[in-house]
Amino acid sequence: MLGDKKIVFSGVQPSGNLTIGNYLGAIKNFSAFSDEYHCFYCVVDLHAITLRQVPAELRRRTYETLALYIACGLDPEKNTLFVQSHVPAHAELGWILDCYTMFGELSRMTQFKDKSAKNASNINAGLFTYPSLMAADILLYQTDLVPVGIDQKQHLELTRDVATRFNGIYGDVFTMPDGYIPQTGMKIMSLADPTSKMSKSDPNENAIVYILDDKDTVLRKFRRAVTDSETEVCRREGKDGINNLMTIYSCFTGKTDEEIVREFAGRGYGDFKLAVGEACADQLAPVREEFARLMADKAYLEDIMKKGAAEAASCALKTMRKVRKKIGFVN
Ligand code: AQP
Repeated sequence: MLGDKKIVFSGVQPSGNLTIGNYLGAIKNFSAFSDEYHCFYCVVDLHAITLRQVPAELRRRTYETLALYIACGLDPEKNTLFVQSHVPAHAELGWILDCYTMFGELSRMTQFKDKSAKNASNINAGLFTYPSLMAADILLYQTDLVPVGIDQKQHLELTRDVATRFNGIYGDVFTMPDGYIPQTGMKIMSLADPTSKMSKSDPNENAIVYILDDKDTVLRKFRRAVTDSETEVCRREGKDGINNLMTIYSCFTGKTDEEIVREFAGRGYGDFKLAVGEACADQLAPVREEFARLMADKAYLEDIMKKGAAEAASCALKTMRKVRKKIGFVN
């Protein structure tokens, strides 16, 4: 707790252009917590290097991710916005928690299995220990609530297990965090293969709608989205493509499944895909405009990074003092 407010922490990797999956599963929901909680929203660049990054692109995307946070409605005056590598306590606590996380636990992480299958030539130790760094990110701020998409649920459960183990040995050092997973939009699927998650690192650009895609591109991508050989817009097992489009449409318009079925009764997939594309492009248009304005003012973004890192570091220091003392490190 900071003052009398509870703590929210979440982060996004600057590992690619952000997708509507990142937006609907995570970023769109962040600003709802800003009044009631003290919120730390981080650009998790240390996590991004678990896959090989081009240095100039990583640097540019770090600015872009911060600019997108603000463009998506996060007020830097109300939220602590910062870059993970600017607060060295993340790496320090990450190492410490590595020593309290079991090999067997990390071996069961599905993200590790998926990412190592996709990156067979670079299965580095960081990819394997990614979840203990994520546990450090969360526990460092004595976080109460972590808004994330459902793909992060397993990592969150591991965070709780590690915190329980650590607290069991040393007393109540860490607050036990809960996840906040949105009911609609928790897992946006690929447009090319609706049985797998939409991911920013997917090499197939047609599978992904980026937050910053222009309207024509958004409409084209939805027009090409894989569906099925039927014509009826409704949610049913086996209609993965249509189910995914209904979820996206619902997230952007607030309409329920019943309303969507009624709206497109007898109209076919073409009309539906166009409506999904328009709803998405129209809602993201102000985000795109604000993003362009912010990216033209690097000095402003750097000020926010600096201020955010100082706020985060001061909060992290309190936890680190406690952790170091409990473990037995000489002060
Ligand atoms: N498809 C998705 N649907 C809903 N939520 C999603 N998130 C990611 N993809 C979807 C949520 O976005 C937040 C930030 O994710 P991340 O950048 O930390 O890493 P990730 O989960 O691994 O996301 P990507 O897009 O798949 O990135 P790459 O391709 O780099 O691995 C998280 O809250 C996540 O749940």
